Amino acid sequence: MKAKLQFPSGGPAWARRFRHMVLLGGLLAVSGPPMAAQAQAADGLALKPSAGKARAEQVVGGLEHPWALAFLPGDAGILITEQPGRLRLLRNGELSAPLGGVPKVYARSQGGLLDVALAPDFSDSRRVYLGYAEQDERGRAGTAVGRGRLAADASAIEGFEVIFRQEPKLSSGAHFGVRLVFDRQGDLFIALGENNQRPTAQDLDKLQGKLVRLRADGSVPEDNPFVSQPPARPEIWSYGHRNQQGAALNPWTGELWTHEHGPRGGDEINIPRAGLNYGWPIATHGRNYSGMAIPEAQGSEVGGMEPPHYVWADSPAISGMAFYDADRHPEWRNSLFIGALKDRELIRLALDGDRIVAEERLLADLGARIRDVRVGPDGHVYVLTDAGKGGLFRISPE
Ligand SMILES: [Ca+2]
Repeated sequence: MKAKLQFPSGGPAWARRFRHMVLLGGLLAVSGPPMAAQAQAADGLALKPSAGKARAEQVVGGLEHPWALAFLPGDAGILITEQPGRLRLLRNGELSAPLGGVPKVYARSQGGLLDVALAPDFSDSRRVYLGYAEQDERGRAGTAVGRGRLAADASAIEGFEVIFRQEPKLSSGAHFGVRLVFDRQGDLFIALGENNQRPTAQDLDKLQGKLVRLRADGSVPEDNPFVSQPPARPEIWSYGHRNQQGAALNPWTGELWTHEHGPRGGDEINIPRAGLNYGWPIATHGRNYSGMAIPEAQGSEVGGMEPPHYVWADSPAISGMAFYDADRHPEWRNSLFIGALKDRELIRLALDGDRIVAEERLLADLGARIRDVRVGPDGHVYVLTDAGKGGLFRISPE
């Protein structure tokens, strides 16, 4: 416990954190001591990957840069976002026209319509959450999250309302994140990027480079770690993140896992805990794309900052994350799947508890940039390929 309580901002934070650890006591008792996640980090560099075999069947093609998908209950279909700003429903093999009621998005560069998630009570509320990039009147962009109800005939999102805006707006097109995940209490985690404004990831008065936790209606939970430390933003759960494009709830522990792009090298997986600093840009295993060191970087591990749970020295450019806990493919149980954009593969990490014990690379033959990966209610793994003519594929072991 001692190491977890080291905190750079000193005295008052200590007391707050301690109180928070006590509040989290129940959760920690269920998920094991917080040090467990750190154990691998000391030697957390990626394992030597092996090539695995998997088969990809196209479910649907003709999607323009699809970014995320969400399975509706029963046989109601699959919602799919397309980065230029369209939301479609795939049902009975047919792709719908773009749904109405979707917000206008900033669709340049890495922006656009990004993640989609269903409310935990979707069957009653029909609420759909969207994460996207939007632009202000000065021409700067940031991430926003909103929600609306899926119309009875599924042709539109009705009553869309924004529940979160990344402030201030600082992006000229890069690093919006974003992934949306509900935890078991029904709170919403929003995994963000730092808008390619490196130092902001350490600024607690800004929402760049943060993991945020909100109630489903967008209000701030009273037990968020910085609620009584203005000017720190009360929405913040953890900080020091670069560009998070993967997040999923671990089905065995109920904890949120996230991942983020490093610069050149240093893509990493984290298990972010309340109030902690995940290092960027002071602690990183990466370098600039030019090959030069990151100006703010003090090393790959820096005191008071959390080391990654798992880190790749060479960046696969990771996006999308799904734990596999289904019966359909027993050989894939206890796995974590992650898409790779640059490496054009599907990464399978074998888990023993929280520990990653093997890394396998799948779908090299498909040669596609993999933007999202999810496990369907049918126990199949599904991926979206990022391309002007991208598609949804169903993946099985060979
Ligand atoms: Ca980090």
